[in-house]
Amino acid sequence: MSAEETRRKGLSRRSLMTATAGGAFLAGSGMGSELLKGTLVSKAHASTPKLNFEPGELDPYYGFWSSGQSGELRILGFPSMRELMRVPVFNRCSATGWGQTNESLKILTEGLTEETKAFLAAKGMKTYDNGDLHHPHMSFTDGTYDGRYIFANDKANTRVARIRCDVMKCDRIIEIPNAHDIHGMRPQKYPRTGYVFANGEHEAPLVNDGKILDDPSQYVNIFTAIDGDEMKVAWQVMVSGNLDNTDCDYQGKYAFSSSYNSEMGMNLAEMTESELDHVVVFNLKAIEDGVAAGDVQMLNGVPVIDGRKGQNKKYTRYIPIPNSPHGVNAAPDKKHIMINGKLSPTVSVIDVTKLDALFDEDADPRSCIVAEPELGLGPLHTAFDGKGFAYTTLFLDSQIVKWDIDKAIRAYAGEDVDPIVSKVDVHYQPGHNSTSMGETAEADGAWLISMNKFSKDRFLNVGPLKPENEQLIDISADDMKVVHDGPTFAEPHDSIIVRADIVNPVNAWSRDDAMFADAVAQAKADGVDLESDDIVIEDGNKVRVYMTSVAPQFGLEKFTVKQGQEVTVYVTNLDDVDDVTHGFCISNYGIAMEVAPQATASITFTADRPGVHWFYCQWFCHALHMEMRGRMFVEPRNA
Ligand code: CUK
Ligand code: CUA
Repeated sequence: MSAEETRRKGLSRRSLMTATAGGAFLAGSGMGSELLKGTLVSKAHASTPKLNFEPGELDPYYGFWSSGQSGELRILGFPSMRELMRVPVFNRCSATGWGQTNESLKILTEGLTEETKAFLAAKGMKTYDNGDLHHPHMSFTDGTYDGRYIFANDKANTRVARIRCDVMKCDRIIEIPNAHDIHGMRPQKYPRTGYVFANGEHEAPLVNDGKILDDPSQYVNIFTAIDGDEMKVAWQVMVSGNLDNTDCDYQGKYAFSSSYNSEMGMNLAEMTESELDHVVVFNLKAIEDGVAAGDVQMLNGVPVIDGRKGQNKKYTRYIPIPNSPHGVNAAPDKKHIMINGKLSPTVSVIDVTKLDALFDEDADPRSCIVAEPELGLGPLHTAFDGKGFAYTTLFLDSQIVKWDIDKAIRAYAGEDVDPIVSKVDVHYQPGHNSTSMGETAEADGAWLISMNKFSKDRFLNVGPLKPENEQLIDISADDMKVVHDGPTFAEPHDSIIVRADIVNPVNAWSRDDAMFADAVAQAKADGVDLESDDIVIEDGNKVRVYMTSVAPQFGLEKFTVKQGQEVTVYVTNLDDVDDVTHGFCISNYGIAMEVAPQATASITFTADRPGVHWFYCQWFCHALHMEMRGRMFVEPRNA
């Protein structure tokens, strides 16, 4: 059965339920129906939607999960919540050698600014060891996921990364100059990605060289548009207030960033002082025209537009929003943008069709707000089902609230209707939530995941540091039902749930992949055929060791180098059978890497420890995997 068929089957089972047992409890309301719910809800949810997967049965969705301060991207089968893979991005990885191999070091270093490279070099480092990955989002074409890339931010060290969905490896990381601490990040939805929008969260002097220190009046924040194809900064906008989360419309005209610190405060009391903060609306066409016309200052090679309050209103407008807004979420109706109030119990709903008037006619900025329902305490993020309902996390109430967008708009216009449909308790303190395909025009309303910051007593106690708790919620009926708890390690913030038919990874690398193009070029220069030669080339103080691997053997059973030489080992995995990955580990040398089918991987080190050193395959590949090993002889310098 294809993923698409599995999904359809799940949906049709659900409609069957609604027509029978579900219908009865949907009709009921108030205290009298509580008893009825107790019996009928459990019966209904026993059959829908499909949650139990037989061994070997595939999930209908991929989940792409952030990992916060762990710095990696995680891939889950969804809704079974089976963790499938961890993709190292900003972190180091002992299994794959990410951060050690020449291929990964190139990606981790080439996008850093010269100033950062010098700063790290002084500490003996090539790149940062840590990262804080909050927001993974897939590239779009025409308002829905296109399966090309996942983009992700690094709040810790001001970077944006791109992960290729064909091989599920990070292929580019860039540091964003002029900005500080990239937080909110979203790809353009229409016509395609296109731009990746990235918010600098923390205020600093625009030229941050130490000449200005404790003078916040001279601090700014920077909004960045990255060209997602080239992974280069296209332009930046200087704004007033800080920038938190961001999203963009389905017309390709506007992007939106929330600001919890419009006060430009430097401590908690100052940051939360005013009752109203704002969302900044960026007029993409006007900014592009301004950049083309040269209405910019060039800073670190990037054109920067002045979009601060009181400057030229054609680039940005500031919409007042009650208190310290956080999440920004575009609804799949292609018309509404939700700004989540955080300290305000409200979500402010922007109608994007009213934005032209803000820029063309200088209309009242609040005239684009068409609803502001009061939902509960601590609204942080909103997800959608594509059926006119929104689902907002209430951090302080530890609940998800389901509400009717149309009713919220009518209530704001004065009609006596209650937009709240239902609430469900989650455990505990939810941040983001995500629905299946929910941030695209193809939101399908099957599932919601609530990403809760605290698990407290929900799992066996593992000491003072507890896992987070992610709860799977069936949203196929008006009443939401928590059907699964899933503990996670530090600390996924956000996730996306993507229909499986959209994602099509390969099983083996292509021999002409750009990932190891440098190794191919070096082999060519050395007259070596990577796919057949096992050879050691000495080049002054440098040694290049080329070897193939076919389970369960390396092409070389031994090689000799001199103490102090700079050694590069290139391993080419000639196996092209599914899942026959080899590894290359030199014991007591701190060297390890993954070599997947048909890949070449390389690693460079100084042979400063004399003696016999075994190298072995550290990826279980064969009945004789233990025997897949060889010796590196390091001749002592004085011998
Ligand atoms: S933020 Cu973490 S809960 Cu970084 Cu998307 Cu709202
Ligand atoms: Cu090759 Cu284990």
